[in-house]
Amino acid sequence: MTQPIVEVHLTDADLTEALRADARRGLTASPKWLPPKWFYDARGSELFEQITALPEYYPTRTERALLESVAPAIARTAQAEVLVELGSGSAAKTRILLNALTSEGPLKTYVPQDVSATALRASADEVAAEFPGLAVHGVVSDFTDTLGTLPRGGRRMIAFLGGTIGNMVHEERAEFLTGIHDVLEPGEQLLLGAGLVVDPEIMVPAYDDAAGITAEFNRNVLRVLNSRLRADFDPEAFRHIAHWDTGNEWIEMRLEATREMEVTVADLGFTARFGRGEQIRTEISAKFRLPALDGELRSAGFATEHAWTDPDNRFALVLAAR
Ligand code: AVJ
Repeated sequence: MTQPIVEVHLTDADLTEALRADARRGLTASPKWLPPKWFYDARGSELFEQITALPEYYPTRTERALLESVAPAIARTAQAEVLVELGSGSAAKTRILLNALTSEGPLKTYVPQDVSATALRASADEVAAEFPGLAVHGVVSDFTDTLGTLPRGGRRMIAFLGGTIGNMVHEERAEFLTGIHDVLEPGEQLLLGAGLVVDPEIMVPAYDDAAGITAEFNRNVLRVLNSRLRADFDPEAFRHIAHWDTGNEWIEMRLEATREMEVTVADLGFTARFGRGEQIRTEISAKFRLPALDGELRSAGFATEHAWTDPDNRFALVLAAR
């Protein structure tokens, strides 16, 4: 096997600096908020892996089954030489794509990108061992501002799976999609996985499971603040909330203070005050309707080549060309 290369564009110090800025902004705002990317330290990533196996959390297994049935078709139309995967995480679903792209097409290189160096190194090693003919060139970066540093050379397909596009509001998506469009050459493609709007009785439990794993995942962001910024949150004093916002068509996760409290963030030198019942918004997970998603892609300069959905219309994979 060829040893994978891992390029680091984001150090631990950069991450702490970014977290400081986000925590300062979000915890002094009204209402308070924190960006969802801070869920994913080692424990948060492990909790997310557990979420993907929960009976209520349908997106991962739905996308995986869909990918299994359409990967050969994607590979035949894409003819990609390089697969770039944004936010690759454990790269669990990637194997399906890699299998198809290597057997049905000319794939030579896999470029996984993630904020977590640990997750990236582990998955890069596994993929390199499983696909001996493939060059693996990992990039540790924040996908929202390092698209320009992705390695070049060879016809590329950028995959952004899992429905993570839903973590962005409309304007952020526009900026993000335009950014991807701008780094691609004409004819290169984007493969986007997106959760679709379905019955709230299906969507809400996916973000509020009976076993309480999502609640732990949500509270984990407070543990991250405790360890990285020497804050003194009592995570157990916060209640997990998953709310379907009908107007915005997104799931909003929040943490609600169950009592009045003061939280000191030692490394920022400030104290945040919480009233009883006060909430912090920790994530939005937008769900889509295909015609609107198609419109957003078109506005960013893409042409949708094909959209596939699962039999229950819960998840879509969209292949769009620059
Ligand atoms: C990894 C962003 C796709 O929004 O469904 C899972 C994260 N949050 N349960 C999602 C998540 C709560 C997940 N994404």
